[in-house]
Amino acid sequence: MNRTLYALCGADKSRPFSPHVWKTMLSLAHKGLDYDTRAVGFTQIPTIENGATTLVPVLRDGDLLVRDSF
Ligand SMILES: N[C@@H](CCC(=O)N[C@@H](CS)C(=O)NCC(=O)O)C(=O)O
Repeated sequence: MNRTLYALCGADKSRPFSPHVWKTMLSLAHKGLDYDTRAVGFTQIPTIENGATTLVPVLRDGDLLVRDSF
């Protein structure tokens, strides 16, 4: 697996609650692309990928870092 999607979660790490992350999940499912989900809380977002973003979703796809759901 070389794709990692950072998804906003609360106490329950199995339930991402960001609609922007959902858009990315739906797009990946539509394309039939596998990925791992990495749950992050609000305060962890600035630490993702060495501070690459202040918002999620962020998708690490091999060497490529994709920000913004659109
Ligand atoms: N235009 C962005 C918006 C992303 C966005 O607003 N993400 C929110 C979660 S729904 C976020 O990361 N908020 C973090 C914060 O406000 O600290 C996209 O479509 O991906």
